[in-house]
Amino acid sequence: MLLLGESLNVMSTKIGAAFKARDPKPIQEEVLMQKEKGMDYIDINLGPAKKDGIELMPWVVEVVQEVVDDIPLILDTSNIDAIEAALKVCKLPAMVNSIMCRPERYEKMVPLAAEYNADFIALMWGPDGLPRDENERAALCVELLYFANEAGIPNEKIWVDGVVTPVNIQQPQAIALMEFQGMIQDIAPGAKSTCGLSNISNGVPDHLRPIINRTYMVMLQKYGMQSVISDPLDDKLTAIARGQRQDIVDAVYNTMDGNQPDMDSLDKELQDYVKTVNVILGKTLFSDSWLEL
Ligand code: THG
Repeated sequence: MLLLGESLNVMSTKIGAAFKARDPKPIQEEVLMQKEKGMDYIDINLGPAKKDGIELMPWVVEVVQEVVDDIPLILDTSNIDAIEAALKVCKLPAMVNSIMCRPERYEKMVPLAAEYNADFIALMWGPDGLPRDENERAALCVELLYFANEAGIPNEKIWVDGVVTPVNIQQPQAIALMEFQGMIQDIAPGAKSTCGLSNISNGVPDHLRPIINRTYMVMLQKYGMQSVISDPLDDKLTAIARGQRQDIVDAVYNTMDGNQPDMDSLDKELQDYVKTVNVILGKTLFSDSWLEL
């Protein structure tokens, strides 16, 4: 599982202030931390950046590259001009995050990715917003990848993102995304995949977010997920992604397969993973106290 560090992010108080003040230090400390934590990519998330993105995005890229020039960057903003300005200064092949399944967006952005030889994240967000189920996701995926292939971008450079939504308000969508994940290699052979993992626990109390994120990552991995945009500071998540916690993977997979392990034979940590699988599958109703049940 490849890890795409999420925390060079305008929503973070520290980083948001550094972007605004054009202060390199917090940005460089952040990316050095992400490098030390072993992130495979660094997501530079500016949000919409409507006003100053065209100047801010390349500035951030250069500030990052002054201290870390061996990790590829992901350009995360809806401002297309800002992405183009940043592509011009990226030293390593970059990734465009993201191209939506909306003609007025992809007709502009796919040629841009092609011109700069960039990978891109194909976001399954259509003209009507979030797809209702796995079949709507599949239809959007076929439309966008066909357009990209016609423009000369092979599936191997496209990272399909089926869109993760918060489990506490949209539980059936957590299953729809897994189902879609399982369809990707049939509808787009060779395509890669990714997702904004932390979205799954948006709105959940902070101390309960990591267990949901980790559990869902393992569940998605069972359906072929190749990478996640994740919190670099969650060392346990990183250890699981690096294949160092087979016990957790086994407990999650067994529960998904309907062979729920005997709870008394598991320690508290593994019990929590089993309970969390059942919440994500909708077998237990979501509440902030599911681990106490
Ligand atoms: N798909 C793609 N790109 C994406 C997303 C996606 N980029 C943005 C987002 N979703 C993924 N990145 C984040 C980054 C931070 C958080 C969630 C997703 C997050 N942060 C904490 C919070 O807001 O509480 C902490 C913020 C802080 O540091 O203060 O939850 O789905 N392609």
